Amino acid sequence: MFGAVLLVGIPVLFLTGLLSYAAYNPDLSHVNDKTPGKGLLGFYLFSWPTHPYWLYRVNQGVHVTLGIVLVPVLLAKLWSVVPKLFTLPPVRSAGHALERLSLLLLVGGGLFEFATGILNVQLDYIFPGSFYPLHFYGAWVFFGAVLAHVALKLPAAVKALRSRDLRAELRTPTSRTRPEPFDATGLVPPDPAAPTISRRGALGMVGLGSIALLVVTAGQSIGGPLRRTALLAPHGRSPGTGPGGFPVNKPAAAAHIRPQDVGPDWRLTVSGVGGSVRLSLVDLQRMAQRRSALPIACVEGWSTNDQHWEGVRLRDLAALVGHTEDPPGVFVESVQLAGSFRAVALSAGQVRDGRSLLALRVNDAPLTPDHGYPARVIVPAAPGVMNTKWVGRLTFGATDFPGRA
Ligand SMILES: Nc1nc2c(c(=O)[nH]1)N[C@H]1C(S)=C(S)[C@@H](COP(=O)(O)O)O[C@H]1N2
Ligand SMILES: [Mo]
Repeated sequence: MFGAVLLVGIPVLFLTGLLSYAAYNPDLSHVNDKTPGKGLLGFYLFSWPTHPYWLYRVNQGVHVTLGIVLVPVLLAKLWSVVPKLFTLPPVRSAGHALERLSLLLLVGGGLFEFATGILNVQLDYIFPGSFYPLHFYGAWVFFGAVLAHVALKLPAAVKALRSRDLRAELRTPTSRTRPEPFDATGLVPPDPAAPTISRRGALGMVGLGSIALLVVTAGQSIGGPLRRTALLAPHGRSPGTGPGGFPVNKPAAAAHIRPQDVGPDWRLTVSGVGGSVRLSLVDLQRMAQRRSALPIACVEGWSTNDQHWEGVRLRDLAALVGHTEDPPGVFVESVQLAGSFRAVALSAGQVRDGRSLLALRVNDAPLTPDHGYPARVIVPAAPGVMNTKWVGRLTFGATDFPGRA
């Protein structure tokens, strides 16, 4: 049963993980790409769409919530095969050695993927810069081992699932629980002690564990009042009230934003085929103001409800510097001097979407310092990290730091 649940759950994790990776548009720019050595593993990459606008929010909510909910199932599955992990002698033949190696990749890969994922969502990147490569390559190793394991064990799994009637099992208490009949595969002890838990008890314990995790996790992706139920959410269950009352990834102080960088002297440099302009906040406020209702959805699984952003369309800024038709992609730089999120490249499709803004206001008030005052990018369907805060420079038609080869 545990294996059957994982058989459904792990492919969903793998698929949503691959999609999340594609959502960074790694092929667009080296600043978007944390795995430059990916080679063939990026074979499926495509330009991430902007429709539907909640695409990344749902994808990442499923990825992170499901990953956390499956932890008890994974641990129970490993517990159920513990005797197999420590059989002696460790290697009996070449074939046996191969099988054990594949188990090492399976068990090690699984523990590694769950551990790195949970560390990332809980501890805010304790291994700076290297989470993406670890989790990405680990996923391919783990999933390859899962496929091999399923191919080898499918007949045994089908036989085992057919051998018992789930409903009858759910009605069997510990007193009537009997050990498995002895078989040659080595999982059943030759002389088992009396059972201390029924099969329904074991299923129930794991199931309740998963449900408990779901209840204290899902709220961070659903947002709104349910955020308060997300006891395990790292990014503040009560992000305050008022127009800026939604979660903050990195506050201005943590990003080392100096007051003089975002004060009255702040200017936005916009460049394109037609040259460069420098705009003050007042200049931007005089341009056509557009509204977009869009969420922020972080790779860590938390997201906000739709917020009401207001500012200048990215494509209007492109037109200002000569890209009047078919605007290209844009290279966005923050005034932030250090840290991993100071620059990002957006695709042409993301610039062209009329809902993509350089936002000056949110929920009918100026941006708060922590949400990126005086100006931040907001793009539909994209990972939170694409929504650069404290923007200082936009270079249309570039995918890298201007002036750098
Ligand atoms: N300059 C800058 N922009 C940034 C970040 C950052 O650290 N620095 N964090 C990004 C990430 S990872 C996310 S999820 C969103 C979060 O936006 P919020 O803090 O307004 O919720 O901002 C993005 N923009
Ligand atoms: Mo994020």
